[in-house]
Amino acid sequence: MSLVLGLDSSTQSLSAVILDTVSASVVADHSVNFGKDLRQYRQPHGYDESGARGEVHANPLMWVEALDLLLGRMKKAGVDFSKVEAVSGSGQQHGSVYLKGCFHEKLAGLKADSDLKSQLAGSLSRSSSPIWMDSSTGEECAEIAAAVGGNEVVCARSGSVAVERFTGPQIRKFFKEDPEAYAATGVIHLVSSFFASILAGKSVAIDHGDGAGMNLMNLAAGAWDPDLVRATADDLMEKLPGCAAAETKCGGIAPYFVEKYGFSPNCETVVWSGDNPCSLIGMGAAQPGKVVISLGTSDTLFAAMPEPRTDPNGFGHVFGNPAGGYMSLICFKNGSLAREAVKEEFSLEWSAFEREALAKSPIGNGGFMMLPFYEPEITPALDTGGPVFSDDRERSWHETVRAVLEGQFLNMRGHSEWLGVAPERVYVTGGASENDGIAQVIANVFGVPVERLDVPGSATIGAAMRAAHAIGGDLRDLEKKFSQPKEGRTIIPEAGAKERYDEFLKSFMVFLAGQK
Ligand code: ADP
Ligand code: XUL
Repeated sequence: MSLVLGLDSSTQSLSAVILDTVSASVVADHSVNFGKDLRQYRQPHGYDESGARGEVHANPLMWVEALDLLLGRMKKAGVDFSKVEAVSGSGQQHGSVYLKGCFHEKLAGLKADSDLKSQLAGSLSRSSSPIWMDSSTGEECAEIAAAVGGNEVVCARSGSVAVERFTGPQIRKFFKEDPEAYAATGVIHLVSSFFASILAGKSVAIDHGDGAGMNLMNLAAGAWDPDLVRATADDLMEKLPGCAAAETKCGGIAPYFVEKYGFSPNCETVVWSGDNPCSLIGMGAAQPGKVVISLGTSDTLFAAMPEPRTDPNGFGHVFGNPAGGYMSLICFKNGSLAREAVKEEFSLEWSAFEREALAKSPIGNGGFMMLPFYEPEITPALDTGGPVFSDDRERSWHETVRAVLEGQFLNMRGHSEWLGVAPERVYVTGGASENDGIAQVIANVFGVPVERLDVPGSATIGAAMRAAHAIGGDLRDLEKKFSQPKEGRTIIPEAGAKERYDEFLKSFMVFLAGQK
């Protein structure tokens, strides 16, 4: 038996899996939902919904408390952590945590007779963390781009143009708006490296997968880019942790976790990465060839890349692939949140998105279209102030369900053509991927079969696989064990659907262009 632990701090929950890499089995699978299990923070979807002017922040203490809650529940459920040989994790990308210099001493002195939240609360220099949904830094993006010679330079160096949700522009906004608190900040972590530091009992590095989502890292060098760092905020270089490859080991787990939860002091901690890079590993897509669509809070489309290729429209990104090389990523903010909005509008269950319900309306919805942008969209960058419909008819629930799904996946197809890959299959993951109706619309729009994996939560599984890889496990072997499509769950495109969507895509893109 050889056990590894993977954690995933996503927008809405903190999850854990333990994999037995010898018997190829998932031996534990637990989760804490921020909204439901930690109601006292009043962040029902994992973030503060009262933010103005595009600001979306979350409470980092809620994440810290979730870690104790999750490990405590697992221990109570009989999980034996003493056999876990390595732990790594996955974090929602771009979100940042601002800490005073005393964070280091606090980590080094964590006491098992108290909890993480009360011991770490005093080390925050900013009480909230901007997350990936924040779109408030347009001004800072423009300033950073101008300072280094334009967005082409930012993109060539960091893999993306200056992007509102990326960490550099977020840091710049904090630096401008609250210079005193910025000056009191000793270290700025990503969600991923913040958790990794707590587990290791010391401040640890940011990996190349998640680091690329900051507009601060030079992708080719795998190190902070001095010009981008200088353009972002004063004295920033000294506040950034190091950059490291995703398989970097950080040493044994902190005594807090040994004493409180029964981990072995020899349990190796491994740097964390972003949720999308971890999902790439969990989906068995570390080598170029597989295209993955993740249907979480956001929808993302990603693939390993033989060489970095940037999006001419500036919406797509290049990140470090945790297995080496690069990956592309396109993020659509209006993913599950838009589907949930339709579900709530008509008081539906998820069964209304299944194939039987979709059969109530025809492919192409008789020309009725929707731009499903309930929140300001990332791809394309567009704030329509809510969903836009192609006509103002009285909508039935089934027309609206079809319209939201067709709008989402036509938008995804139209904005991923720059990747220049014609996938033979699409692999889907995330909460909504279990839904056969949603998978069917994807199969029809892209015109290829859709596969699901046999294991829950590709980001969490990917994090555990990365932990195993860092202590000597073979990634190909781990993929064979944990990243296999679920038998009998392949969704085949319906006859003639692709051709209908080839045509429909043209009218959809014209409708979309009319809103810009
Ligand atoms: P994240 O990792 O971003 O927190 P998940 O991948 O866990 O998100 O996905 C959670 C979301 O999946 C839920 O908020 C919900 O909208 C959606 N979801 C869950 N079950 C279904 C279903 N059967 N059909 C469609 N969507 C679903
Ligand atoms: C990716 C992105 C989101 C977050 C949250 O760029 O912003 O997918 O990682 O899942």
